[in-house]
Amino acid sequence: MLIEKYQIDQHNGELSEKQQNKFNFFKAENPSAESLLQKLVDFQIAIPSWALGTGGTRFGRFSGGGEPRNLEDKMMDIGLLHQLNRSSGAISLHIPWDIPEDVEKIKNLAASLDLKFDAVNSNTFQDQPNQAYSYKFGSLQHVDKKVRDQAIAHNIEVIKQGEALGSKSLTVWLADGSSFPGQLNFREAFQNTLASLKEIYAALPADWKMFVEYKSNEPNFYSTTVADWGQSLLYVTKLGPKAYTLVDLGHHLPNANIEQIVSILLMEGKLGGFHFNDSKYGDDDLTAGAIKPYQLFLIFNELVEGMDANNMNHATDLGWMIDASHNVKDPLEDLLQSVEAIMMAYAQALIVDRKALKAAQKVNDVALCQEILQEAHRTDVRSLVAQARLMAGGAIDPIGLFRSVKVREKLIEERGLKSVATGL
Ligand code: PSV
Ligand code: MN
Ligand code: MN
Repeated sequence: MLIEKYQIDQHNGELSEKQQNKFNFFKAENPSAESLLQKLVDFQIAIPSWALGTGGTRFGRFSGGGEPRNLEDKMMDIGLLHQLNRSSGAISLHIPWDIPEDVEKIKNLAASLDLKFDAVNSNTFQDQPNQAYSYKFGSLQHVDKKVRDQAIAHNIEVIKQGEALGSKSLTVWLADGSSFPGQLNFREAFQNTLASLKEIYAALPADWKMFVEYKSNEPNFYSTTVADWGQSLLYVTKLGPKAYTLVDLGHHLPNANIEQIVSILLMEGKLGGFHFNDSKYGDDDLTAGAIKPYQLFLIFNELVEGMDANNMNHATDLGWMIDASHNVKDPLEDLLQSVEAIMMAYAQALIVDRKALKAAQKVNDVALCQEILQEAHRTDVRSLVAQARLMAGGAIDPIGLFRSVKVREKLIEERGLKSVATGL
C-alpha cells in the first residue's frame, strides 16, 4: 500500500486535539451529533473506474502522470481513496473499458481493499474494434434490428460480467438520439428502445436492478431518446419493478429543479440512484459541490425526507455514484473533494429541523421555512464529517495526508509519467 496505517495514525495523532475541539463545539450546538456519526460512516459513494485518470476535452488532454494503467491500478487508486476517507468503498465499472481478465484475482483484490462492485455500465456509445455493426446512428433505438440485437447482447454480456464480480445493478446510458430534425421517427425510436430494454431486463438476475440514465443532449443535439426524467420514468414503469431512473446531476436543461425531480421519483418508488458531479453549463462533470453546493444540499434534503418517509435505508437502498472528469486537477484529490462535498450535503440534510419545517409549511410561514433550510446549510459540518471519518479509521484531513506522504509522486515513480488506461 502507498499509505501505511501507521501514517494515518500519526497524521490523526497530530490533528486530533484540534479536531476534538472543533467537534466539541459542534456538539454543543447540535445535540444530535453523536447519533449522526454512524449514518455518515455507513454512507458509501462508488467511484467510477473512468474517473481516475486525467480526462480530456475535445481540444486536448494534459496527463498529470502516474495514471492507472489497467483495472488493477484503478482499483488500487480507489483503495487508496477509501483508506483516506473510508467513504469510497465501491467501484463502478464501465465495460468494455474495464473487462476483468482474471475474475478471481479481481475479486480478491477488491476484498483486500475492502471494495464492493457497484453498478456495471454498458457502452453502446462507441464502436469497439471488430464490432460487426456501427452505433453511429444509435444502438437500442436503431432502425436496423441487427444493430439493436448487437447492443442488447452487449448489455447482457455486461450483466454476466457484473454477476461474476458480485455487482447487483446495470446502468444503461444511451447516446441514442438524432442530430437533425427529420432524422428520426420519435415514436419508433422510443418503441425500438423500449423493446430492446425489455430484452435486457428479461436477462436481469432476480436480485438485480436496472438503472435507466437520462440526458438532455450530447452527443446528439436535436433529440435524445432518453432525454429527461419523464421519458426515463416512462421506460422504467413499462419495464417493471426492477427498473429505476438514474439521475446524473449534469444531465438536465439549465435551471431544472433537480430536487423536485428527486422528490417525485422517490415518491413513486422509481428513483434508482445518482451520478454526482457539478456543472455550470451542461454535462461539465466538475467536482461535486464545486459550483452549486446549495443545490446539492437541497437534493439531499429531499432524499433524507423522502427516504425516511418510505422507511428506506440511506446507505443501501439507492445507488450513490460519482461521475466526474478532471482536466486540470489531480483526479484523486478531486475525488476526495467530491466525496467530502457529498458527505457535507448529506450531513447538512440530516440536521434539518424537520418538525419545525413541517409546522412552518402548514401555516405558510415562507420566511421561516427558508430560515430552517438555510440554518442547516450554513452550519459548518466539517468537524462532524471528519469525526465520522476518524471513527471509521480514515484520515482527519485526507488531502493533507495525500500530499504530505507524496502519493502522486510515488504513483509517477511506479507507473511513469505517461501511463494511460482505456476509457474516456
Ligand atoms: C454520459 O454523459 C455519462 O454521464 C454516462 O453515465 C456514461 O456512462 C458516463 O458519462 C461516461 O461516459
Ligand atoms: Mn452519468
Ligand atoms: Mn454525463
